[in-house]
Amino acid sequence: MNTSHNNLTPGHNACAGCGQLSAAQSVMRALDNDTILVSATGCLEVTTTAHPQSAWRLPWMHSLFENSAAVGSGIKAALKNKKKNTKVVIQAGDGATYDIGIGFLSGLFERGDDVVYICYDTEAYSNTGIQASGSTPAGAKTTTTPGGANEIKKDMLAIALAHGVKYVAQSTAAFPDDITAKVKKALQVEGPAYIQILSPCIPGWKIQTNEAIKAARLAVATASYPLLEYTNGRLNNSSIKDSFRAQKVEDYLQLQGRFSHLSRKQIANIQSQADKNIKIYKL
Ligand SMILES: Cc1ncc(C[n+]2csc(CCOP(=O)(O)OP(=O)(O)O)c2C)c(N)n1
Repeated sequence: MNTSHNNLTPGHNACAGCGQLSAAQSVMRALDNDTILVSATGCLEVTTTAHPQSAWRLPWMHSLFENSAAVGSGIKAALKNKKKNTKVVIQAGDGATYDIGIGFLSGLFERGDDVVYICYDTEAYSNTGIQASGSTPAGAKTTTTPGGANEIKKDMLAIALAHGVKYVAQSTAAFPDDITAKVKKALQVEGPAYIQILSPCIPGWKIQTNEAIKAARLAVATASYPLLEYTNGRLNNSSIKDSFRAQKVEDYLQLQGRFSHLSRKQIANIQSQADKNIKIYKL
């Protein structure tokens, strides 16, 4: 199988420095050409498929915003019927995953369909102008939370694990090899696998075009968004080990304009959430 070429070519029109496109390149490096991709509506789809051009070198199907999981399941069922082992990889943003497509995703998990589901987590509905999603972290300014979001970020990993999904993982755009390795493992699993990747959004996070990777690295260094891997329901890989010394969360928040309004008390609350992460995800 040919994995040497670039399955997502540079000819797309995402923002310069987009974290999601960089993460998607790392996902693509794990795939050979016996793969069908399904993309929900969102930035990845819009920026890579402006008619009559396409940046994809693999068969690629656009679903509705909400039903990428059902479309992926349908393709897999048809392939099974034809006795083909072609892999199906679904890609969707956090709005499509955490909110609008969550019912379809739950159905996919429940049926145990053999597909890999990737959520590119920009922590907002980026494509339509940065509205808050179920993934937006507390305190973050979006166009629908101009004073900062109140809610706690929904725990999608726990939701996937509660469905008995055998491979559940988390990464960030700053760790390309980690992403590629996780996608390869997910493809080995029989049944559904869920991977979410923190993908800094230049306009949404109000960062400079050269800061997406820095932000995604700080997310891990501050224990805000650790690298995690659960196999058969057990945490078997984590960036939080005995030797881990967390950087203070303020370093991560300060970089991003979406957090520029926070008070000392709010920063302390966000720090305590990161401290909790260190306890929960320590291996
Ligand atoms: C049912 C439905 N509701 C709303 C929209 C409008 N819409 C298109 S893309 C988008 C935002 C996508 O956000 P997300 O899934 O987080 O992906 P991102 O753009 O952040 O990568 C929205 C709201 C739509 N196409 N269909």
